[in-house]
Amino acid sequence: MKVLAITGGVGGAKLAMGLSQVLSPEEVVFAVNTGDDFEHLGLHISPDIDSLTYALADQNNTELGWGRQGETWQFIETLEALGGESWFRLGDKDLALHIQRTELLKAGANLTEATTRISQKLGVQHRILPMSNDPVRTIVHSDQGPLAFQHYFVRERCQPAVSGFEFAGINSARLNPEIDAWLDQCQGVIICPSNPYVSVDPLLALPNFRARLENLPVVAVSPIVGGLAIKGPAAKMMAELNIPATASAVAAHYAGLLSGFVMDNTDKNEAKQIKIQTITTQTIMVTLADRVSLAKDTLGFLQDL
Ligand code: FO1
Repeated sequence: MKVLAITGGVGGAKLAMGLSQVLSPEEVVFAVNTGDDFEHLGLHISPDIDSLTYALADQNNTELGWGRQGETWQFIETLEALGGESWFRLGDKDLALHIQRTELLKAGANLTEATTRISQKLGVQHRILPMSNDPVRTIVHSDQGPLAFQHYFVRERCQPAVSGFEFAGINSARLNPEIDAWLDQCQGVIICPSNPYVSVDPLLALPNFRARLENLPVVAVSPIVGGLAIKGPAAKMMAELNIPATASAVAAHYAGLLSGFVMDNTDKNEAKQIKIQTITTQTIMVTLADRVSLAKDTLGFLQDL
């Protein structure tokens, strides 16, 4: 079965990793949020592409949850000592990746080409496709005013209360033509357990993207388990937006788009509230076996729809 998997940061990358173990590069392609991207210290940083690249290369830093394995921090510590901007921790190895991406972009490559070049060098065979080659920047509206996403997420540690989101540049951004072409041949779509508001919505907001999904079965895996986000600020954001932090609210958020929904066994009692076909399984992924198992369950469900 040929599948498009939509993914954002760390949570989504775990299922993506599982999918990459059960589907070949001819069977699954990853469409990645770039709303988190920003220009920092003269470099183009693409955090969600980085998380997926490191996960598929088996190089992710499991202690931090982001960045590269076996990292050292001489660059950022030296920059800090010199009075430079150091709130966004760029590890020494990670820094090399951002420099290489920035150089490739400066030499005329688009973000897809730069991503492919770098991921292949790290031994990744699956295609990692940025949602668009055009810049889209998520702005978080908050009680501290509008904040660029990384300023909200890393610098302010998700503390400001959110009131809404804006995806600057979205109206003139074109869906990555390679994602568009893949949609012509794939048979289903999986929305990985990423934050619905800031990881998945930027893709869904791209002109024509939602319409392209209309004739395909789409399954989403809930990032909310037992009222908590497995990773990141999704549950906190929902509370601040006056939305119950529940798996069924996630299903409702994607209303009209989904053919099926996957949630954790913990949330079984919510199944009645969900109008579309739903399965419950273990969605918390600690080990590689957990990632593979959820990938298999989700694919089996998608195939049966
Ligand atoms: N997340 C942090 O919480 N602190 C950091 O200093 C940090 C640095 C960083 C550097 C490169 C990169 O690709 C990601 C980095 N992240 C960091 C993670 C990242 O910004 C977020 O996890 C995502 O944007 C949310 O999906």
